Amino acid sequence: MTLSPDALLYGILDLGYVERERSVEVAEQLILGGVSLLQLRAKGHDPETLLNLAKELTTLCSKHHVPFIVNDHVQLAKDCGAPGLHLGQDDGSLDEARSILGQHVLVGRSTHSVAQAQAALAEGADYIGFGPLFPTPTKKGRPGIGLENIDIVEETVGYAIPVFCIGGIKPSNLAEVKAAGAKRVVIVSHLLKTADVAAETRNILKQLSL
Ligand code: 3NM
Repeated sequence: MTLSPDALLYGILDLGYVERERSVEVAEQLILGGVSLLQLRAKGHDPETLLNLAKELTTLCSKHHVPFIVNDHVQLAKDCGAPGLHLGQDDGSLDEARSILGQHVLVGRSTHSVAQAQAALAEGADYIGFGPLFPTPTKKGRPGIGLENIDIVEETVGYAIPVFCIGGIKPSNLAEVKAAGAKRVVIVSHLLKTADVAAETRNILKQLSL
């Protein structure tokens, strides 16, 4: 699967914010609103209990031609046939993940500094997350890294693979984030906590593409 060069907004279905019963519906709202990738993030959930949901999301995303990305769990990604996997800094090598999932699978990496971003490009990531720009309840206990290094990461990594800025991004700071050089973003809690997920996703996309 390839990642569209036009991808501006990456949606995450985080089970910390969405009840299991509503999760496929909310995922579809994100997709209808225009996210270009969709990740399942389920911290604290046993991966085996996620298989049915992951299979449903694989089918849904495939129907809409949106890459479905499983966070953290290589085996779950394999078992549900997801076309993508996202790994944090401590979640093993991309090569190892590709040896399990196949070379065609998209693999992304979370990065929290310029050096990590450049290392992720060197190890062959298909895209990176860069953040958290601001402290965020979605990823507790991490300081915000601020906006200073976005332009250097865009310059030295973003020419080759998409860089998605992440962490505490919402409409009130989106202009500032863009002015610092960000082209693409991940927005989690703001989108998942809003009443009309599809409409708000469209709103954000409009702001991003201005
Ligand atoms: N990863 P929100 S920040 C899942 O910096 C995640 O790697 C981050 O959620 C990183 O939009 C983050 O609610 C949370 O702040 C993003």
